Amino acid sequence: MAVQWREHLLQGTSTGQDRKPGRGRGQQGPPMRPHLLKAPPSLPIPTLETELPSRENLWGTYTTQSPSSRTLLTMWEPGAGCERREVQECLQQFQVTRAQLQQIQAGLLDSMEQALRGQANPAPAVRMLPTYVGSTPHGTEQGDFLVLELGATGASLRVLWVTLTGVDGHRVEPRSQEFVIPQEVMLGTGQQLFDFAACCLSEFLDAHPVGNQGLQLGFSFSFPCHQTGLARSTLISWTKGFRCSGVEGQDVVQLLRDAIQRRGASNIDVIAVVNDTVGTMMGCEPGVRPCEVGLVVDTGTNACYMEEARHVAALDEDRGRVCVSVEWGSFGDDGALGPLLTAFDHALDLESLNPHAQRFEKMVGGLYLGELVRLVLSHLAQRGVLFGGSSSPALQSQGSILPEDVAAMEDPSVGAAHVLTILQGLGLSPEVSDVELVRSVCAAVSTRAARLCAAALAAVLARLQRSREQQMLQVTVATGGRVFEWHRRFHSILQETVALLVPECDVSFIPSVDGGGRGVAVVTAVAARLAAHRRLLEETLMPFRLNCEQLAGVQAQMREAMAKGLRGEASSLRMLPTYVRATPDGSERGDFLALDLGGTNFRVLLVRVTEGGVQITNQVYSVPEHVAQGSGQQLFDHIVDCIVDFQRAQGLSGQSLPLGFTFSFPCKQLGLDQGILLNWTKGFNALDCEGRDVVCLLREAIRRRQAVELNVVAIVNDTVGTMMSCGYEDPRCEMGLIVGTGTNACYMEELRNVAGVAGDSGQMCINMEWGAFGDDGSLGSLSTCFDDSVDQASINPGKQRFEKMISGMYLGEIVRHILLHLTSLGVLFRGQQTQRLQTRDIFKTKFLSDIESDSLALRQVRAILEDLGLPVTSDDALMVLEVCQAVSRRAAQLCGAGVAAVVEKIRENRGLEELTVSVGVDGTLYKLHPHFSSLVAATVRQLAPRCTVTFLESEDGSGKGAALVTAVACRLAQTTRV
Ligand code: 0WK
Ligand code: BGC
Ligand code: BGC
Repeated sequence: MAVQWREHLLQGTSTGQDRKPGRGRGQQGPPMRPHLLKAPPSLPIPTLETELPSRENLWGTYTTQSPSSRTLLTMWEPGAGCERREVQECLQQFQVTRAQLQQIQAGLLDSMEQALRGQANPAPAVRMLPTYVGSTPHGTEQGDFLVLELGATGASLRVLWVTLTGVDGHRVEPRSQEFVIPQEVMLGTGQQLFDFAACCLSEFLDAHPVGNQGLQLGFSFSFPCHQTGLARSTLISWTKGFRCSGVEGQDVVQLLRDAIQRRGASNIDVIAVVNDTVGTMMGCEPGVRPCEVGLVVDTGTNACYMEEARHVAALDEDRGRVCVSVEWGSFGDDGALGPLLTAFDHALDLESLNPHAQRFEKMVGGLYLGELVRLVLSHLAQRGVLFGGSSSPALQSQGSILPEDVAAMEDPSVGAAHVLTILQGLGLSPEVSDVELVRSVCAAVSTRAARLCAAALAAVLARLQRSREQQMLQVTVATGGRVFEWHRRFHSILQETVALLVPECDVSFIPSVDGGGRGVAVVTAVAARLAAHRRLLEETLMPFRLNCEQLAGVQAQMREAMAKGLRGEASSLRMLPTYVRATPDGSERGDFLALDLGGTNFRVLLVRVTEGGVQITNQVYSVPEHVAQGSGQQLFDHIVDCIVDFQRAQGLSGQSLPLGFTFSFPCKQLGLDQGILLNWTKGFNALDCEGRDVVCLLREAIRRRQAVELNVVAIVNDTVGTMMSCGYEDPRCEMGLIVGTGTNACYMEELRNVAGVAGDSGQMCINMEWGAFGDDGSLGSLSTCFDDSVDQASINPGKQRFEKMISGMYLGEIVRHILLHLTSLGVLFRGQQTQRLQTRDIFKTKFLSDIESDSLALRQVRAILEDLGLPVTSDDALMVLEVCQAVSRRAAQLCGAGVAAVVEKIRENRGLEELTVSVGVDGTLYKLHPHFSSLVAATVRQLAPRCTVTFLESEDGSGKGAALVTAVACRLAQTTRV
């Protein structure tokens, strides 16, 4: 196989320096031979009555006859006058009236908008395919890029080496080489085609050594494709004479990568796939007005334009623009072009490789123009109107008249000479009179093509007017394709007709300089930049992606630390006895006051425990930072102030109700109502409290506030309060978990395992204070530089390392540090560091929950970031979303590893094969984050498969739990007193 291609390759022509400026591809490259058409059946001549619509001829084209001359046809007798009329009648079929052009414009606009809205039934005639190109070129793109063009110019493939300087107006002429694609490859298997392409690439690189460094390739693939990314594109259907098997429905980038792999050219990386219209549009020098429309008329035809992203239903975007490939070639496949189609169009379609498809393309695309002319000439020859009724095998054979022949024969100055050359080349001996008639046929076919193309372009411009809500639209259209190069009249007719159909649009046309090769390189440069950004993002987030082994490692380390802590040995887990020996049994009764300090809010609660259940009245109070970080006296006086305010509000003044104090900080409890604060956490840092019994501190404050009677019965940690609160409903609840401002857990441990507490039977609730897990450095391997930055910036550096990787007080900060890092790498926000992003705590953990919520479209993500004064693109928003997901996922997994360690401990404590247990949970992060709880549960299932764990979200918080602990203490005190 390879050898055979080599011959073809030798046929390939390297065109680089010899290209004439501004003329895109120049005259070289393979002829646009439609030799891929099937053998023709005999050409049916339509009956005028049925086929030809009535037309008012406003264009004054090739006939001076009024339309009414049609009826004369039936009476036609052989002779010159009649022949001319027969020709005119025949050509009249190619005339398209203004009204018809406006109908096409309106019909196409409708189809475009149906497709944009995502209408499925009936399926719109055009596809409107988003291309993932979100902006026109900035002119800053730079680098060297390999470009492979397949499909834009029919039976040829082109390889280019494009250098983008990134300097406005400074252009380096691309080096390129064209290769003729053998017919058997265009109709062969997909593997053959892509191997041929890979072969051409190596051939080009052999001929144009560009060094062995990693080569970034942009793939211009000019066929209808569903793109799901800049480098992922699935072929919908072949057009233009291609019909390789095993490609439709496949990702063509992967097919090319596989072929390059098979060829062993591992240094070529396919970065982007681009439709030729997009390459044409993006190849425009960013001038005064950016090119926002790309129009190609080569073997096929199509256009793309920059649509408002919010109008593209397929995209979940509301801001910015996206380039949409219209794929207007298929317009009319639903019959909308019926009245315009001549018998010649039907004949051409039936003998094409894709009958009934691409009907619009078959009236406009270069692959078909020559064939249409041939069919008309062969018809008129058969009718004895041309060439004296004689024909020739060449005239009867498909593809014998090339589109460039049509353009040549039409050429105002040398056209007649071309007609003679070309017809003689077809074995005909034309009369002088035939020459003019043949030129009229060419003009009729190409004029119709140009006008139809104009009507389609007018539809795109009308869509832009609507999309931009601008009546007076100023727009630049980049044009590409050899029909434009060869057929100057095509261009002028197009311009005239557009001006007539959308007079309010100020349209300027810019011919693409090199057939879009540069544009493909620009898109590839953008894709390369995004790919590089993605790699940097992955590298940055990789340490946050914990695998099962690492999580099992955390679980094992936690088990070890638990065992040491319980034995009273040095451990980052203090495993503090809480003197809570049982969960409630439902017999508790009475009114209790409860305080809940340490979470987002400080609450004072009245808890009434009756036969019928528990009623809670509570009041939320704030603890200002200056109080939380002031003196201990200030803090506890503030607490008593709130209690007094609550009592007054609840009419409890002067009553001395038993009080349970949820104090969510590490305390060494010496009894139920004695808790020595070991150290503050979570942003609290009141002086003269650490090492003191906080119940005493509270009682002193009560004493300082005369006339207040309070009976502090119990001090509990919020984890304990939460476990008790949920345990009241579900007796299997033997663990308490908090994931809020801070994080921690407690559970019912066998007393025999608790050193320092008398007794071997029964259980006691242990407050693990797992927030400090890893403070001995045991989490070093998991800690990232961002964790270290957050820790260093905290008021308790080196402390609560586990908490600082999990809880709400820190996740936002971790994300902010990562965003700062990615901005400094230029990956985010175009590298612009903003003051706001450098502000501590400006990125709230709540933003993670908002940004990750499934219902929040990317647009809302952008809104959150813009509120932070960040210049956000949709790529930025996507990357910020990924950062949030990575940080919260790690937090949930680490938390899950901790829970798995505890429930496995309980199971082993009881020597059980299987354990069923419930965990009472509270905390804003756990409750509000859209995925946190499910990720915790999934991690527990993975690491503790022999435990069936139910997570019970506490409704009333730990205040109720504190009251229940107090109630139990009061009940026990009562029974001991009697
Ligand atoms: C509500 C509990 C309270 C606990 C808090 C933790 O009643 O004891 O401290 O949850 O969640 P955070 O408010 O810190 O998110
Ligand atoms: C394809 C388009 C392409 C156009 C011009 C059509 O046949 O479907 O994707 O842009 O030809 O090459
Ligand atoms: C404290 C714990 C508390 C947890 C949840 C941590 O900072 O040390 O005592 O349970 O936060 O509020």
